[in-house]
Amino acid sequence: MSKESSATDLEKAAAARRAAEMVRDGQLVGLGTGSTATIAIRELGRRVKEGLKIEGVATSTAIEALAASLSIPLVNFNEISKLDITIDGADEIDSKFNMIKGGGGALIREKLVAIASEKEIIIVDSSKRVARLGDARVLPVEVLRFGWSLAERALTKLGCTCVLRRAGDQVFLSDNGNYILDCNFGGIDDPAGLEKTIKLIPAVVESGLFINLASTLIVGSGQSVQVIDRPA
Ligand code: A5P
Repeated sequence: MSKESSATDLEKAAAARRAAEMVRDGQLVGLGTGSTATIAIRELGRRVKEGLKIEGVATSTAIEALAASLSIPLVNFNEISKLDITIDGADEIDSKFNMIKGGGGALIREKLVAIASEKEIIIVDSSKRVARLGDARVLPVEVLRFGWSLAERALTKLGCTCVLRRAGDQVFLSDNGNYILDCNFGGIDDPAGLEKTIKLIPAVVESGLFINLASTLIVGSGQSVQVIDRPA
């Protein structure tokens, strides 16, 4: 492991552990997807073995399997109306707590769980905090297989270049059986406006722009961890 990647991993782990400490007995917990959320979920699994009583809602089939392996009881999202707390990662987060998510392909379930959560805790390493979304990373947009090229043309007209996500020599399929277009906007000045515009494109199922959904950001920063509430 390089020095740089181990520093990032330490930041992720520190943020993830701090978030897992915030979970209390009796809570219904949204379980995010990605490498940072996985650390938090493993920590929750450890606490469950020590007696913590929680139930979880998984945001992907991979996390469903992980939670089951850790004996974290899971409930069906359609059988609940709200969650107490969700712990999830992000690809980018700006100073207003707007985010890009979906690098791991789980954006739809992550967004639905975030919308239903009273508290959405976002855990990141320091590289994920950005001045402007989209400068350094692509925006994932989940699209129907039948109409993906129609969506691609409409997205391109908005000023981005799109790449159909692949997994090896196959087109990547989301847990929902859809394709993902990774859209390079080269900087997004109006994330809320862009989210609305993208959602009106036929064949788009969901965009990876998460607006007004994060309540608390926990960021690993060098040797320390910062816990920051969403600015009013
Ligand atoms: C999953 O679809 C994503 O939204 C992840 O939450 C995001 O990509 C962060 O993942 P890492 O914690 O692996 O960076």
